[in-house]
Amino acid sequence: MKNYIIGLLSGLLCVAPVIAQNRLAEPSRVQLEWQRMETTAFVHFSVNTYADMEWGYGNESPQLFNPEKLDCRQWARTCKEAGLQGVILTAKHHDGFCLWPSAYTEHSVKNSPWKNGQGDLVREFVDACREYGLKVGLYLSPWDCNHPEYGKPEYITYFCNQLRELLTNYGELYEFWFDGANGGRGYYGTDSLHTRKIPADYYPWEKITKMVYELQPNCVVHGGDLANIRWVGNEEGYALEEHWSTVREPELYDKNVQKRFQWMKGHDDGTIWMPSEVDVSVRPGWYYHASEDHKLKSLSKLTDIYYESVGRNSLLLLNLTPNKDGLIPAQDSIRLCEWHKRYTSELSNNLMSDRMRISGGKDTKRLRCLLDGNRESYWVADTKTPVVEVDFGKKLRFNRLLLQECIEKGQRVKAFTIEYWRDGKWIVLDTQTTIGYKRILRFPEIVSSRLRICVKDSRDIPYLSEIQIYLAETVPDAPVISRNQKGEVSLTCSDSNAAIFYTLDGKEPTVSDGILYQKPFISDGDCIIKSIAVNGNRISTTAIRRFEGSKAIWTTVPAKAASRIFDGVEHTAWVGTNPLVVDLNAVCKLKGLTYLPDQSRWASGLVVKYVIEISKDGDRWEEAIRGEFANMQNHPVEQQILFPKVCEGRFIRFRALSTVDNSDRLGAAELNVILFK
Ligand code: FUL
Repeated sequence: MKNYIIGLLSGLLCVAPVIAQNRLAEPSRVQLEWQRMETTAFVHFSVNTYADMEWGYGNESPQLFNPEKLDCRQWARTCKEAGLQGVILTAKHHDGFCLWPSAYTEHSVKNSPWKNGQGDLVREFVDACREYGLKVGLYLSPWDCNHPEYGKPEYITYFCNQLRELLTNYGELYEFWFDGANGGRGYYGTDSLHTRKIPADYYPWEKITKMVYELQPNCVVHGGDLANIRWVGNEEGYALEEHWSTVREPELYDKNVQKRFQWMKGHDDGTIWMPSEVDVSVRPGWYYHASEDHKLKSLSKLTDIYYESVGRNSLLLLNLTPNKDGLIPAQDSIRLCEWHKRYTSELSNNLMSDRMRISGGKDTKRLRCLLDGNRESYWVADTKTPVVEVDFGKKLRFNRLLLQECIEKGQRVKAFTIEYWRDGKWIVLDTQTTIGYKRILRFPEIVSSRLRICVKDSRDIPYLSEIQIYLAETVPDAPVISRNQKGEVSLTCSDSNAAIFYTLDGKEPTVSDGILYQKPFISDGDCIIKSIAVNGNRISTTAIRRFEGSKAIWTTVPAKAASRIFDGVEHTAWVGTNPLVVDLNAVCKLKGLTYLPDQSRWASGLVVKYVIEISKDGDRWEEAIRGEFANMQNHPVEQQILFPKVCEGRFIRFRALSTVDNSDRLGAAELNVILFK
């Protein structure tokens, strides 16, 4: 039935995935245009921004929403300058608040003080995007914690009505985003916070998706059962190195298949075209939180994200977080522009030219297409395992390689090596699997006069369109600043040839005014450390870290946890006995706790529901707070828990009531008790 619907839709509308009969799956025109956008933006802005939450419960008052200085043109300008081609706005998130005056609910901008309830934020957003030549996408959360009938058929009617409003009132859309988070804790129009679960077949995805494809024929769909693009499987900003734009169709509709993992890689024998999208936020949260102002992703992290998404055959959806004024924070806009400048300048001067000698197949004329800098032209190999060699005619220095397949003919290459010529023989530079729409490899600079790509395996005869090499001028990464429990500060830089300078007085470090870092030093208690890395005349951005108080006399039960959770290093986690007790060794006034879950890729013991108890003597305990962290499975970032009232105590007991992997262990990379000064 589903095959039939997809076939019907693709035939009629030319937008749904094209199903391979006897040939490889190929992208539809719409999927191809979407892939070519490469970098796009997400904007999370809503009542959550004002309630300082990631997942609202649906009882937040619309009165909170008042972006007095809202300027969607500033958002659009930032996106334009950062090279982002399209923008998706969260028209409604899980809390149900609508950024447009929907005719079907009162829980929207029309009951907010913003523009006296006369505003339509979706409209302003769309107009600004159009003015700056950006494509427009919308996000409508299927989960709605505000709606009393969520979970019943009535809500589906409501949802479809809202969907129709968004699909018909705001012009052409390039992407529609349905979130996978569905059902959970909320008020649902009642007085109590409770959990609503929904059955797997609650949403009529055939009807919903068909509505999008019919009303917006140039739109791709994310989420639901009949989407034509897929989630990459994480929210950290990377696609796996082996990355297929195809998946096996029968498994796509099999509810028993754990899609999260299989979708990360796609399938090398996939029968349906379903390219992936990497969604990640520039800050830890999807929404703006002032407490995360110092956690904006670094230039080098964002650059890695570019290479590990676009450079791995995926599309980047980079989230921006307008603040309470309704503006993208200035430092975020600046960072995004720096980021765009960084990766485009790294890839601006292709050292390959079509005057170079190229060999590898009978059709030598068409082979030149690989060197013409034009993705549209392509070369068809003679075999499934061609070897293409380029002779530069002189020695060149390079540290980037960009490859493209002509994906109009499907994704074909399964394995290849890159080799370069040195001292009379071929040296293997890298061994890789997929290419797809775009594959960019980074490696330490090499000097050579010849390069060859040896395809070792492919689904069918490869259709290649580009081979490019670049010499990217690399700037050292900003140093990483960490402080251990003893108050010992370490500064490290991924560029081992860079010198590190720092200041402790809040001043900007420079080579002449900074202190040259030689070995770890003690700086306990409150302090601010600023640091740069310098390699020749190339200087990193400034790393800044503030530390508060001292953990020197704190201990834990179990004792071993302390060396992991107080060491200031994110990648060393404690995974062990639940609960975990912190002993401050003195009775203190307590404000709350910060908890950084295990950050490793296959993390364990990520706490979802928790209770925190306090004790002065280690015998008598009092509950300080209990609650639940939002979105822990997909987004295990640092959590801050503030106690509802000031507590006094020496012992803090942190107990997981449930964890993502249902383990009875508790995993923590860092734990910090916030004290009153
Ligand atoms: C997630 C949501 O739950 C987050 O809040 C955010 O909207 C992200 C893009 O998708 O699954």
